[in-house]
Amino acid sequence: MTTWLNMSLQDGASPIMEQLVFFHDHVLMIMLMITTTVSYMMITLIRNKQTSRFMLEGQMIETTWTIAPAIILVFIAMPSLRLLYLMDEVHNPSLTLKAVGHQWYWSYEYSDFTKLEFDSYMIPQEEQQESTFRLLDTDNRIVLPMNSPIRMIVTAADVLHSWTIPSLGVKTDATPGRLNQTSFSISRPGILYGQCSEICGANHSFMPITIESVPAKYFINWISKMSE
Ligand SMILES: [Cu+2]
Repeated sequence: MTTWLNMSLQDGASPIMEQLVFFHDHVLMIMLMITTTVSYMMITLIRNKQTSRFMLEGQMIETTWTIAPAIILVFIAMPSLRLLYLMDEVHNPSLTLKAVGHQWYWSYEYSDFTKLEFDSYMIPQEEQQESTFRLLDTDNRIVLPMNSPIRMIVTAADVLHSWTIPSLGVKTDATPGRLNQTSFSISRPGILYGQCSEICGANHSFMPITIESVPAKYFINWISKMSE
């Protein structure tokens, strides 16, 4: 989850998010390169009188500063497209979880099991304990096995919502009458937090998402207890 003064991205909890963090840093380095060059050029322009009676054109420099940005853009576009298509792919999922957005809570259905569904409300401030995170913890957490490919099906019952877990690199619009699909695999045990990312009404900020990532055997125990 995000902590105080955490201004960059959260640590990746899935292979995709790790790649996204690398890509973010890569683009940031290119931006640093460009801003350095442009500021250097602007400062020299201000500090010097750039006049010459005989120099009317510079074919070479004009060709260079037209082609160089195009090449730089390719270096951003290629890894970006690679990630885009990687995230779109659903690789043989071992579990399907359906999230339905409501005003203002999420409800979940474990579609591979019978009658395994529950609502997930934010824990109100009055009922908080020492260990709960304000505005982020829910009364019913989603329990998911780590290291297994999971398919998410996201939809909404009333208005637009968006199911988001920053540390997994997942953000999917929840649209009434439409099923959206994403997939992820969680690479470590722990609790992952997220919030609705579509302005969906008065309590938009109060419908958080909490995932409990556990080893597969704990998940099997949980699922057998839940479906009794
Ligand atoms: Cu919402």
